[in-house]
Amino acid sequence: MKQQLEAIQKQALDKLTQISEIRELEDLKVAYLGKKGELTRILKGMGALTAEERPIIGQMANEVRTALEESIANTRARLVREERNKRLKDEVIDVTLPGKIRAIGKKHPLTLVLDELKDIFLGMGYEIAEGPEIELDYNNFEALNIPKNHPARDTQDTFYISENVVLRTHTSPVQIRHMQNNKPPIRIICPGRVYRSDAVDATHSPVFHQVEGLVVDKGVTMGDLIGTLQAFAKAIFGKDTRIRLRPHHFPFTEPSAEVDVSCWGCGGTGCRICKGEGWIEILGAGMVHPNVLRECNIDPEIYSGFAFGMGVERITMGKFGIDDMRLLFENDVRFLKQF
Ligand code: 2NL
Repeated sequence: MKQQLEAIQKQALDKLTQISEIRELEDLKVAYLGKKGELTRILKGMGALTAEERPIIGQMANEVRTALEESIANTRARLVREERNKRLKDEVIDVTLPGKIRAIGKKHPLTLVLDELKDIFLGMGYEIAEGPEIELDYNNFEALNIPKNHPARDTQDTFYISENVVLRTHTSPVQIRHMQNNKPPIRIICPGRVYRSDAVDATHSPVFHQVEGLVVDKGVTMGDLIGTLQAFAKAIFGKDTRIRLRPHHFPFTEPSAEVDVSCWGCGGTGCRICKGEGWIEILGAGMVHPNVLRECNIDPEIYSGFAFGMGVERITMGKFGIDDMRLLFENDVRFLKQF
């Protein structure tokens, strides 16, 4: 029996050195120390021993059990250690590798200028009004004193969706809607995208952006218009900027004017940018035509108003020295990231 115990111990310890998984270890523990295990099987045979042999074999069996339990515990610790070392090796992270560079993006130059235009007029107490890009012929033309067959329709190169529906050719219809739904005093700007069936070149695009302004109240005069445009020109092009008005004609304003600013390149002496003129045209403006006020249920005997309109692309190109409008719509990142 003593030899059997010694054999079991030796065999179990040998096997433990071969084990490489926790599951195998559990099986081995059951096979030797479990209820139906090797050691238990031996102990069951102790009844055949003499009274002198029994305590000796009993003690020996306990020693074997203790030795096996200790070895199993050590093996378990070894397996856990090996497992952790393997994981650490597999999951190694090189913290010195360069990180992923994420492009943050930039505002489009048109957006930069639109934001600036809005800020200037918000600072003067204007509200921002917006409206649909697909408009009724009535809001885009009729209500603005441009009846069917009026020659001004030819110059607008309108995209027609149907006989009575167009892509808006200016943001004026937003102002028509606003006047019809609000009472004076009115002080709004209408920024937005507009459409004209123009061929693409360095200064034209069938899709472009406008900001129009409208003020309607009792006693609004041409002097208010000029003062407003002067303040605006200084805010956007610098404090030394001057403006001049040249008589013009729009169906929706009377009187009407085209507005020039002193050249941002030379200050007025003449250069390549202003083609030697000293002045650059940036705006159209005038006093709202009485027919337009009447069409919006505003009595022109009581109220008067001024309005103006400008092209955002033109101003953007001027401010940033961009010489081709197509650059604003091609969205080449090499161009856009400069602003
Ligand atoms: C230009 C000219 C202008 C207006 C737009 C306007 C709107 C209403 C009534 C009267 Cl609802 N006028 N808008 C007036 C004068 C000029 O724009 O050359 N824009 C680029």
